[in-house]
Amino acid sequence: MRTLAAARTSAGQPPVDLRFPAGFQWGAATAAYQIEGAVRANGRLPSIWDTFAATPGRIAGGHTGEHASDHFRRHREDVALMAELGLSAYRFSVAWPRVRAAGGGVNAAGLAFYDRLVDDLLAAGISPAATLYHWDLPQELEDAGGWAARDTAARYGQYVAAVAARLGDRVRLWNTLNEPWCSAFLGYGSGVHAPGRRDPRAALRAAHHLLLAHGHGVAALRAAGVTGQVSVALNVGTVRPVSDAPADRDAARRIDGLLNRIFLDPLLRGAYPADVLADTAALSDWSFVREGDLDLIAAPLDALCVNYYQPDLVGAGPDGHHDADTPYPGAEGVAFHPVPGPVTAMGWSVDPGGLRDMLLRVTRDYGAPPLYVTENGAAYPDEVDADGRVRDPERTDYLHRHLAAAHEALTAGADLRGFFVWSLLDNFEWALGYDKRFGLIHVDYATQRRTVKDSAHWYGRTIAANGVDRPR
Ligand code: IFM
Repeated sequence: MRTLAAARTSAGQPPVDLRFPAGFQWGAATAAYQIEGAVRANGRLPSIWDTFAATPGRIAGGHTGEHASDHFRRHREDVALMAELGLSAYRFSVAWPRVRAAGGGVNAAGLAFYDRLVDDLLAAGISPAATLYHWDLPQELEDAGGWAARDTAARYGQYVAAVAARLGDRVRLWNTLNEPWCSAFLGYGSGVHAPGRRDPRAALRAAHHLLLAHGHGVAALRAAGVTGQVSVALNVGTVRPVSDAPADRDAARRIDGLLNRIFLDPLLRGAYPADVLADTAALSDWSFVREGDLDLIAAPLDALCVNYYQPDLVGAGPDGHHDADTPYPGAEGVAFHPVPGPVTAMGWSVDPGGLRDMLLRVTRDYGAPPLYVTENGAAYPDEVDADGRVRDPERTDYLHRHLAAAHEALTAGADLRGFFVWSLLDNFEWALGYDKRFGLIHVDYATQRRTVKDSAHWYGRTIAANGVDRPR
C-alpha cells in the first residue's frame, strides 16, 4: 500500500513511498587529496599527507595521492558525469597547499582551479559546496607545530579569507572543517593519519585549535559577506553501551563525550562538556583554552553538517585492559565491540538506525539546526564486468536503507536539507590506499577510465523521484 507522501506526487516525478521535501539537495562528496592528483601543479606546496604517504609503512601498498583519480586534469569530465546523474549539489574540498604560497601569502594559480570548478558546476546546474579543510595541512605549517600550535588556527583564518574573497559569491554551502575528530585524534593521537603523531596531549590541543580555526574561518567568511550557508562537517556518531551495566554505560558516556560532545558543545553551546574535561584531566588542564576562544567558536552557524558511517558499541574493558592504540585520549580502558550484522569492505557495520538516531539526537539536544548529511556511503570490492558494467547491489542497498533512515528522522522532526553520498569517485582512502572503493563512479587507476556503477544509476533515479520506496 502506498503512503500519503506517494499520493502527493508532484507532476513529473515517479511515485515513491518516501518523498523528500521540495528543494532537498542531492549530492556527492569528495576531498582534494583523495581525488585531485597533480600534487606539484601550479606551485602546490607539499602537505602532511604527501609526507606521510612518502614514509614507508604508513599507507597500504605504499600508495600515495600523487595521481589519485586525476580529477585536477579531468574535472570537466567529472562535472559532466555529475550532471548526467542529476546531482543538485557537489561537495569538494579546497586544498590549502594549493592556495598557500610558500612562506605565506596566496598562490593565485592554485586558487584559480577552484574558481573554474565552481563556474563549471554552476554552468551544469550543480550547487557548489566547499570544504575548506579536509586534512591536508601544508607541511610547512606542521613543521611550525601543526594543529598542536595555536598559531595554525590564525593562519587558517587568513587562508579562508583568501578563498572567500575569490569564491564567496558562488559557493552555496561552506564547511570550515571536515571531521576535526579525525584530524586531531587520528592525526595526533593514534597516529594512523598524517602527521602520524602519537601524543594524547597534543591531540587535545589539536582538537581545540581546530575548533579555534573553525571560529576564525567563520569570522572570515562572514567578513567577506559570503552568500552561501556557513557550516562545519562533523563525524558525529551513535554510541551504544554493550550492556546496561553502569561500567558499560559509563564507557559509552566517555566515548560519546570524546567523539560528539567535545565538538558539538563548544560549537553549539559555547562550552566544553564538564565530564570530558574531567575524563582528560590527567592529560591536560586545558589551559590552552584562552579567554574569548569559546565565543569565537560558538559564533552562529547556518547549518550543521554530519557525516555518518556506522555506530559504536562500547563497554568497560576487562581488568587491566589498556588500549595503547586508541585515538580517544584518556579512554584506554574502553573496549570497542563488533556490532552484529553485515559489514562493508571497511569492516564497518551496516546500521542505518544509527543515522536516524544521530540526526534525532542532534535535533533534540542542540536545538534543531538545519542539517545536511555531507557523507554517507560504503566501500565494496567493485569490479568492471566483461560487459562494462559495475554491479554493486550492496552499495545500492546500503544507500537505500540509509536514505530511508534519514527520511524517518525527517518525519520525526530533524530539519534535514540534503544528503551527499561519499563518494563521487573511487579514490585514495587515506591509510588504506586505493583498494577501498567508495565511489558511485568506478575509477580504473591504470587508465583513469570512469565507469558509472549500477548504484549511481539507482541514485540518479532516486534524485529524479526525489525519494525512495520503503526498503523491503
Ligand atoms: O574517505 C573518508 C573521508 O575523507 C572522510 N570521511 C570518511 C571517509 C571514509 O573513510
